[in-house]
Amino acid sequence: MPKALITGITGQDGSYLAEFLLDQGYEVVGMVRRTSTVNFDRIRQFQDRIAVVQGDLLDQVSLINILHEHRPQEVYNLAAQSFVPTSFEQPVLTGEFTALGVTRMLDAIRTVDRSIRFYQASSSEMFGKVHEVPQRETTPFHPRSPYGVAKVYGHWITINYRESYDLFACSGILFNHESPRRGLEFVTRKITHTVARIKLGLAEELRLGNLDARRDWGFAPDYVRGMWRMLQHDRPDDYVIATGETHSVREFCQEAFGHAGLDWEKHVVADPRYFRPAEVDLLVGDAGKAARVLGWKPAVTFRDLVRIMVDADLAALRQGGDHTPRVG
Ligand code: NAP
Ligand code: F7E
Repeated sequence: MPKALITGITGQDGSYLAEFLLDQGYEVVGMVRRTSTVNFDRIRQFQDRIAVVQGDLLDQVSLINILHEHRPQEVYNLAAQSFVPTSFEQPVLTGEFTALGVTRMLDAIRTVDRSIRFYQASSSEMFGKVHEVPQRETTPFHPRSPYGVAKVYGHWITINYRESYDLFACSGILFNHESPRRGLEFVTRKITHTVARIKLGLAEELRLGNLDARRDWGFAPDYVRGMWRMLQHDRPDDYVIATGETHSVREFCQEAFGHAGLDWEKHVVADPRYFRPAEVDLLVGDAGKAARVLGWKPAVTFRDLVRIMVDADLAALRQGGDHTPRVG
């Protein structure tokens, strides 16, 4: 039975990747950081089928100990401070987690077992103020946030350890991917969750920032398949994973409100609080290399993604009531 370690297993991607690997017959070890209240909402349904271990990307000793004790063949490094606005407020901490955390894990691998295959969760935010459209593996980086800058570091240190120590280390440059498990502060989930609340009479308005920002939005379960495929290939490399389609925040609103039978213009309010010090205006990826080399293709369209998310939020609110913490 192959064994994989996932950092960030309590996050959106970590939870889907764990389910995917369990289905493939893997033994899954999930690294979680110590918190005063347990936050296993996304992994509860399969928690008894995995090993949960405590560790932190800020603490290299914990990473070395986990690798020694559990001896995984694959490590998926998904843990990060992943919210762009927070990276402007906490730029140093974001660098510690999202940039230096990658070096800590790579060096733990170099120390304990160089045969481990490593996946780094890189991001389209590295392209930032884009130099070409669509963006591919060879497009120069121009990050526009401390988060994007930290991810550029993570990307290059992954390549550096591959070239210096011959590690099987891959960097997946993933464009935005969403799901009903997306954090409530990210724009897609903020929209679909508020649409559901408005539909059920629990809210009246949705306050948003830049409606003209465009993103290439895919479905998270499609994207975790791409991560796995990178580590099954016969040589390590870097790949863009994207749908190749771009839509604005405004279009996302139209689709989500429309699906619930609502008129978005009656509810959406522009709020300068949600504008960013520097914006990424047009992200759209070319995943041609992943299609050719890995045989990867997304299955869920933009329209279906919005519908899946709105329907899931409506169902959850109808079933469990509204216990939503107010965020973002
Ligand atoms: P997410 O939902 O924000 O999850 C982040 C995970 O990292 C959580 O499990 C979090 O644990 C953990 N974490 C944070 N700091 C940590 C630390 N110091 N030590 C250990 N664990 C820590 O993110 P996601 O959307 O699943 O994204 C997964 C990865 O892909 C991230 O690296 C993100 O930057 C990257 N990425 C995401 C996208 C996207 O569109 N989703 C696109 C490109 C790249 P807690 O539960 O304790 O907070
Ligand atoms: O913003 C605009 C905002 O926060 C998308 C992370 O997973 O994907 C994610 O980063 C766009 C931006 O995601 C609101 O200005 C308008 O242009 O959903 P987001 P993100 O910043 O693209 C990348 C690939 C990652 O790697 C990250 O980890 O939507 N926008 N109004 C808003 N955004 C938010 N959050 N809230 C608003 O009210």
